[in-house]
Amino acid sequence: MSKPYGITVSRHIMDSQRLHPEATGDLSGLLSELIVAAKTINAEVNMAGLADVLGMAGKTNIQGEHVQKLDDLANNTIKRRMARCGYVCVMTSEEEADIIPVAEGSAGKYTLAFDPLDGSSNIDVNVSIGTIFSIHRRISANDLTPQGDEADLLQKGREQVAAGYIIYGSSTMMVFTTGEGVHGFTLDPSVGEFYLSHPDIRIPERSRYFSVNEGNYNFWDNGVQRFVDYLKENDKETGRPYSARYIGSLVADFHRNLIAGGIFLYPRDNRNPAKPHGKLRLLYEAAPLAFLVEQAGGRAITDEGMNIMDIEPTSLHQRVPLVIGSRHEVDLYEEFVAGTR
Ligand code: P6P
Repeated sequence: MSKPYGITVSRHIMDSQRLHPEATGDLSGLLSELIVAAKTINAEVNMAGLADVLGMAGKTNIQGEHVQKLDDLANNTIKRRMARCGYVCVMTSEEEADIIPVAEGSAGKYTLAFDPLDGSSNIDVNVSIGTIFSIHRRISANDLTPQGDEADLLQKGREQVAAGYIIYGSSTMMVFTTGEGVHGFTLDPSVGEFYLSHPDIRIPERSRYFSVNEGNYNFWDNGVQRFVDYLKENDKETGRPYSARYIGSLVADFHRNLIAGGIFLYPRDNRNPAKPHGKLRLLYEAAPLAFLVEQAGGRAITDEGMNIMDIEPTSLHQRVPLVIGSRHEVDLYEEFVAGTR
């Protein structure tokens, strides 16, 4: 389909809204504002090699990680735009220790949790990175206190209204769900528009790829070790050995598995006592990707087999072990961690 007739992401959002006569248009508005922020970040990421935005910003975030300049820029771009859009009542970001209030008089009915630039350690080596977002409906009374609070953010993944990511890679794509399937849009930089390029994405039921940082192998629980050992054994009948694919950028690894099939694991390990629950965060990494993968026909569980979407969050930046991807491989993993294999 040529450009003039391509379905833009804005048209897709409005078409979806038309299917819900009760809709006020606030979610459409929120997503549209996020898209503007994504285009702004994309412009900076694409110029990173040329402009002075590479390297460290000279500080560390709540996670104790060095903040890259682009991290800061992406965080501020989303925070400042969404604080004034009128659709959000409170936010949380990987880059901010506390909740982020919205501008006076701008509180709306949704909450926003986001990782402004995931995979930032890959920025300087030109590997794909991404923005991840998760949207819930506010649950706190909003008559007297227009601003939302932490309780509005600490909701189960199952309660998400929308979730998605923007991947800044060989092309820039936006992939998201509002609970009616997963749809991918590719940015045409010459027009500045996202066009529908991947309608109704379905993750392959089974795959040949596994994605994990095997450098942590000796620090994993035995069930995880046995599962990865199994994937690497030579057995043609069961399609083994699987192929290893690991970029070290969650959005890039997840996106490849969503399109081509695969299982991604970031299990807990006893390598870093400060991170007993693995490295990835629940609210703005595991839960939004879990919503996406379930909508695309896949599964997302913890390394002990609990559904990510059913976890009751207890803190903004809590970490959770993550096993996510093609249904067959996640089911297989469960057998190892349950000890039935
Ligand atoms: P490791 C990037 O820093 C990140 O948070 C995710 O994007 C990625 O999946 C993970 O960490 C990689 O971690 O320990 O394998 O380098």
